Amino acid sequence: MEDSILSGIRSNNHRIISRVISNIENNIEYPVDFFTSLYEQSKKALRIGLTGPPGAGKSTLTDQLINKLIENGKSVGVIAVDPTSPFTGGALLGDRVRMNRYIWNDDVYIRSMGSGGDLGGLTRKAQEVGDVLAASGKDVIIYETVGVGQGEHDVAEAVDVTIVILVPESGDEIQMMKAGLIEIADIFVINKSDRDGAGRLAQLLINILHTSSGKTALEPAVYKTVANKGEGIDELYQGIADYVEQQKQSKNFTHKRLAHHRARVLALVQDKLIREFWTSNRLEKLKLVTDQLDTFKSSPHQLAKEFMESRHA
Ligand SMILES: Nc1nc2c(ncn2[C@@H]2O[C@H](COP(=O)(O)OP(=O)(O)OP(=O)(O)O)[C@@H](O)[C@H]2O)c(=O)[nH]1
Ligand SMILES: [Mg+2]
Repeated sequence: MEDSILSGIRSNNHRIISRVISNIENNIEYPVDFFTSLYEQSKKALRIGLTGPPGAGKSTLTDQLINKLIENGKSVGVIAVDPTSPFTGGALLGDRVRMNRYIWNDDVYIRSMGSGGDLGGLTRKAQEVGDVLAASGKDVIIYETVGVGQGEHDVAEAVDVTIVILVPESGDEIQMMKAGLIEIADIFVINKSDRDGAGRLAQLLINILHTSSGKTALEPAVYKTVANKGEGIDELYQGIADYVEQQKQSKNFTHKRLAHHRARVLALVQDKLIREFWTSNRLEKLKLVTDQLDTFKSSPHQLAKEFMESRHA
């Protein structure tokens, strides 16, 4: 690996960092040594996930958190992951202003990532982008994702703290349970608390969390914010710090990271095996098998079995 790239990352050269991130997005593979060299430093950053329905105020809230972090002398990398967008390599439309605001600030790096039509690799890529930003010395990495399906669960797999953002219109208990956001949240935020129903939703959430969490489990805290006016941000910021401290004390922090570590190894091995297995030769053979036969006669299971048995031939 070219030393100039590694030292560029380590010295927080945003131009080089941008280029590396583009390469990761575009499936240009870095050798194992590359990530290994960054590993020691990349472990040090705290990774936070912010997720919630479209328009809940995730970006506005992220912006407020960036301000608080800078105020407290911390640097931050933000990765806005939008699994629904095929767009990659720059800013999502609404986030452009926010990104430009920090363009001359070495302590803030903001980047948007879309799926590029390749959903499967998004988690790995988002994690690797996080590694690169962490290796550049960023103290905190924030992942912002739209909670519309699988994306937020994937991101929960990559972070130390998951913050779920709801709005007063987020609906009733059943809808929230269905949305699957309850299980992944370490902290809840009810944003747009300037609107009717915020208090009621907060109470409803607290009740659900109280009945659904075990006696020993820590019940996620619920914060109310008005992100566009900066209200409730101090409390949230302190709440995140308290949560992290508590997790570290109880060793849950390490346990969670270990589980994520294991999952990453598993995913990398699977990825590698699949890529190695499907050589152009085998792909060609598979095509022959399925083209030549009257494929509808044999079940897919039968064809797969024959293919596996003949693969060394
Ligand atoms: N009334 C009110 N409006 C807010 C609040 N927070 C954010 N907004 C507004 O809500 C709109 C959406 O905010 P964003 O921060 O872009 O929301 P988002 O969740 O990042 O949206 P996507 O990334 O598109 O899913 C913007 O017009 C914000 O100014 C709030 O607390 N109260
Ligand atoms: Mg946003």
